[in-house]
Amino acid sequence: MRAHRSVLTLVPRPAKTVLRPGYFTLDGDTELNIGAGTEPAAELLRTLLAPATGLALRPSPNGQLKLAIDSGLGTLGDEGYVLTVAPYAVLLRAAHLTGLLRGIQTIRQLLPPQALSETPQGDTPWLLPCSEITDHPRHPWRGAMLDVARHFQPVSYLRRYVDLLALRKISVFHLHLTDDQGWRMPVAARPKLTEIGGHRTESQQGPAGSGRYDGLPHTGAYTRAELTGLVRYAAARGVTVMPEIEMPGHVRAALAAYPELGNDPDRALDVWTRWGVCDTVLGVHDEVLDFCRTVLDEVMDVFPSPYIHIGGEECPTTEWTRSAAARRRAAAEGLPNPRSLHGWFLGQIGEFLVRRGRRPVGWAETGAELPLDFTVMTWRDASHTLAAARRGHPVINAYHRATYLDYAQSDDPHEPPAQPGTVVDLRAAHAHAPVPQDADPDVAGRVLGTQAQLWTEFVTTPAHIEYLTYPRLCALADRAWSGATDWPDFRSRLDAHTARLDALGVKRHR
Ligand code: TNX
Repeated sequence: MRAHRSVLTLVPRPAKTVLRPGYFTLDGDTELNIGAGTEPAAELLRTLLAPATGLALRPSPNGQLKLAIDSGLGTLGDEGYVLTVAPYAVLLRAAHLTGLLRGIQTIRQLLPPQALSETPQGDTPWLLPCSEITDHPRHPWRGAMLDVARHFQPVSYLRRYVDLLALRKISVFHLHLTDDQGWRMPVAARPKLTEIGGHRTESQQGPAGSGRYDGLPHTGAYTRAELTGLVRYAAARGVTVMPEIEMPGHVRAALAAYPELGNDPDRALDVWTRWGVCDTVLGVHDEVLDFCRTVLDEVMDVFPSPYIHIGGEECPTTEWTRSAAARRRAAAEGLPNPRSLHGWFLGQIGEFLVRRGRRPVGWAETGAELPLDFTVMTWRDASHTLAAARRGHPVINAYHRATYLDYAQSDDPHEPPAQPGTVVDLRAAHAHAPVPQDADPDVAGRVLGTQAQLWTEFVTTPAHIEYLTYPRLCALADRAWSGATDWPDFRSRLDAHTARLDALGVKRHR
């Protein structure tokens, strides 16, 4: 039966699927039975299906499509759900609302691809194949990072980006808000961060070190209302927005606005126009720590995320070694040398976040410089992920040769601009095992999952973002949700699934 093919195009693959004969038809007569506590899921289902199908899905206690909270399904976790499709009834149940939100994305993918279109699709028959799907994720952390510091994207685009994440059951949208080349986070107590730090005069063309510039200004910052709205929009889709504010390195844009926070207050700095690792870093005097706490307090007001990312990587210590004030601070803190100020600084901020009831996250090779209450994002190979987990950190495995989507997807010379150095093809993304081999069970248990990274030095437009993100994100989402390693199975599901990317207007890599 043709309708049943859609089961074979689900990305990510559900934990367990049983196919049955027949199908359910969604049409103008279909009503929703909205169980207690499921209203937000009903709302999402309607919002998502309305543009293409035009269906009203009116509420009725006798509705054929039933949404229910079922505490008996607790063993499936926060995100698990059971979807039963029979010829005359559909039942979606979960122990928690998030599970229902995940199940709704499965319903969307079971329908014909046209259901994902943003325009009315006439009289397409909206068939759901009869089946029972019992589903839950292998890893809770299935993330996607977008760098809006190097190149800004408006919130209207971020909402579409979130919609595409939610469709693949991604749980965390990591928003990289600040860097050397731009500060996008509004901070009422420090308005110059966006007024000055949100604008750079031009950008380097080509990789770090190239002497060519585009001569074009690059500007942008969010308002608090926009970000609050984005957080709400994502939450309605079961996606947590985790903000990242970089420190104590990657802060050149902040120092252009407030040079007194650096190590050389008399030096005028521009918002960096180059790529690569910048030597200018925060100072280590008390005013700087106060500044960071003020910024983070405003960040926490906007983002309820339990996790707050404070960057932490690539912090050259040359300025601290040269600065008498930094050397004094190192001595006063009993540190062996000014280089140790890096771990000290992050420890101070981490402690502050913990006191506020949040969990600090940092980029690190193995986390060796970080207190154990830091969740570590490791971007080097599996041995680093393993080392961080063995130290006792919760870890997110962001191995760059599998998860950095700023690398090209093939070595075809006609690929659009990408970070030079390596190629991450679809197969490399799919081959990425979040939990390294050799991890014993308690170490494996500290690996929360994985995520995709899109750094945007060379990425300026939404079309380019989507070209680099798809289909590789489908592979990462599949691995992280299903844990399945079967490449031919993934390939064949993805081949059929691409009709959905087309219906969504995603200009993917082919
Ligand atoms: C490294 S690894 C970075 C980013 C760059 C990226 C380019 C890490 C946490 N930082 O600042 O944009 O490489 O691939």
